[in-house]
Amino acid sequence: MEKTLIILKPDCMEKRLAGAVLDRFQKAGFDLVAAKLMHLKPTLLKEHYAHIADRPFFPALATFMGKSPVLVAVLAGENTVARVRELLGPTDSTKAPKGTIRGDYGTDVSVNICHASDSIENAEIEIARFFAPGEVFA
Ligand code: IDP
Ligand code: MG
Repeated sequence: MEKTLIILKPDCMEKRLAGAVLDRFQKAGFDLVAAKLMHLKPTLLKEHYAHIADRPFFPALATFMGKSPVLVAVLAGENTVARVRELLGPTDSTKAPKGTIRGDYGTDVSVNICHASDSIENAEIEIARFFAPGEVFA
């Protein structure tokens, strides 16, 4: 049983696509084992996006991610980290193939519907960042 962290970003929530995106993951066989709404604050965003915090686009990204509540969740299943990222498609929504979540619903390289952990190691770190052990039902 492998777990990953997803965040349904403000564009996903504002477009009322949370159900549609979760449906894709559930239809692909993943179990929803934790979920909550959070309004992400600058300190948490800087920690979560530490790998890109020095990039010129980071301030705009932090403003976007903090502008309205997001749905933070944990998915569990087989080969979850890699398969969830495949379902998402590449970062840039304009280059993501149709049939992927970002290709179907995303706007551009920044406003791209959903975050998902990029490795098993990072998934464990990210799940612990957003959830207490007792909040994850797997
Ligand atoms: P990922 O979400 O596909 O893993 P990362 O490189 O980890 O992509 O970047 C995290 C987030 O930062 C992206 O999902 C996107 O919202 C934003 N981002 C990444 N690269 C750019 C860029 O070149 N310009 C603007 N925003 C970007
Ligand atoms: Mg990433």
